[in-house]
Amino acid sequence: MKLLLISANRERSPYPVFPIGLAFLAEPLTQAGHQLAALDLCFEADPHEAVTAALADQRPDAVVISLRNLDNVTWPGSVSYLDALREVVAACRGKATVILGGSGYSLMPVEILAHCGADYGLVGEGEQLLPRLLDCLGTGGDPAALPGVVLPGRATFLPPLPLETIGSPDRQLFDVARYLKEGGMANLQTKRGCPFSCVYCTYPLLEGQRMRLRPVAEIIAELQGLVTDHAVDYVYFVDDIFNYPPQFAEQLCQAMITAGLKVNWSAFINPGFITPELLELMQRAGCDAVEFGTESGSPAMLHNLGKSFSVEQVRTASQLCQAVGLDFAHYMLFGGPGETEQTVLESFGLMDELAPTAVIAMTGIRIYPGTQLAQTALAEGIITAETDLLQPVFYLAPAIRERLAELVTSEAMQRKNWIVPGLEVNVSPAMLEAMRIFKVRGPLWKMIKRLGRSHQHPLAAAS
Ligand code: B12
Ligand code: SF4
Repeated sequence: MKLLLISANRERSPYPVFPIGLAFLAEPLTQAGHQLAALDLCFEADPHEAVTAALADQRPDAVVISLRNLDNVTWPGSVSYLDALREVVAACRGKATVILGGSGYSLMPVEILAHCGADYGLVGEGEQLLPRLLDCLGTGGDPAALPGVVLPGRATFLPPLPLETIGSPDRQLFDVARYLKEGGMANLQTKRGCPFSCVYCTYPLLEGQRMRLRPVAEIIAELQGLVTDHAVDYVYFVDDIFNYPPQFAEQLCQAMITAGLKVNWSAFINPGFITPELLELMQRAGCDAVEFGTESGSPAMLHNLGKSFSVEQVRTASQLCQAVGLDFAHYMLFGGPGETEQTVLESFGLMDELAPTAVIAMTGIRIYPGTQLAQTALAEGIITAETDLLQPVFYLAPAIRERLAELVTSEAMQRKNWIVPGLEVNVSPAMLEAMRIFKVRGPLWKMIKRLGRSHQHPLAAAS
């Protein structure tokens, strides 16, 4: 079949991210005998016109649309991308079979299919399932009998099958150089799955709790290819947790050192699994920044959020980064079950003590179906069984709901290293775009050290 792969993601904050999900599908689709073309809407001024032109040009049998993000998960100024997706689907309908997939899609597949009016949806990893669906469509089989396939008007589908072996992405359909230029990095995935159970998190739902590791030699070859074929000098590892299992992270870092790769990188790491030895290896392998999904500095809140580590481990991990001069950021998530003014202030206190390069804080926690947080919200009457979670609904603990934004803004404004995207403290989309002009590589939060004083973007201040 002739296929048109469309990456629907147009979000540029915190930076444009390369559509690695579709790149992973390219190889198995080609292997299955399909002919591929791609359209990346990230850099298109007029998506409707771009889709119409690509359809006229390519005349595909099927359009494969990747929906990475549902919305920007930012309270209070949340932005949904679903209406834009519906317009893309509408432009394709009647001209080709339209198939939806991707991480955003997989979170609420039945609802999104109904909202957008595509022909089929496919939940989960697409490497094996998408060729199977296309084969079935080509041979007149029954798609409803295939795992992960969602059909219009049907409320249920067979659960998707996780891949046993993860392949390698084929990036040539997309503009790696432009993402490097405008986003400051390439991306790479070394494994899938997360065995932990944080109450709000969708990652185990998307990737499963069983970890599946890619062979180290393949990862090194992919890195080498990025350097030689695309002049990549900075990579972000998109793994849920880079340093778990720690032995795998060690092996990978050793192999990167041995390969002598001229590439810097950063990743999300868990404070519970960091040792001086691993941190040293990571630095020698090119790591110049790490991000901790810490979420709170209050022991009670770490417990309520289902985090796997303690405040003491957060402290030790931060001290290790300080000792070796590695830039590090802690993410904070305010407003979860049991949050009070006191627990918020505990988080500010811990961050003051640890003095990370940056703290990136979100207020309110997006509620997703299938998470423990959704059950809590249901039990507390914050949502009902009928609440439409396609449009972002945020959990805000009753005790702090009215005061949270004001409290976090006023505290964050007193600190130079705090970034609060939803409340636009020390960040705005325009500011992010402007910073990239200086050809920064890696996460922009590293630049916060150069910020003169804290400020709030005027638009947010007014809203
Ligand atoms: C790493 C990551 C980031 C990094 C990206 C770094 C980088 N340089 O790439 C950072 C921290 C910058 C980031 C930012 C954001 N992220 Co993010 N991120 C992730 C994470 C952990 C992994 C994404 C990834 O690369 N996966 C690897 C690829 C291979 O997987 P994949 O894209 O899902 O593709 C597979 C399948 O989905 C499927 N597939 C993909 N497309 C298609 C199409 C079809 C038709 C089919 C059949 C199958 C299919 O097959 C692929 C291969 O198996 C996911 C969570 C997760 N575990 O998935 C969140 C996630 C994608 N992010 C999310 C969000 C919301 C955001 C932000 C909007 C948050 C914010 N306000 O800043 C921004 C948006 C950035 C942007 N410009 O788009 C959400 C999206 C869903 C939602 N809730 O809306 C996720 C799912 C997390 C969550 N909250 O649930 N993110
Ligand atoms: S927050 Fe991190 S550790 Fe917790 S479940 Fe999600 S991916 Fe796993």
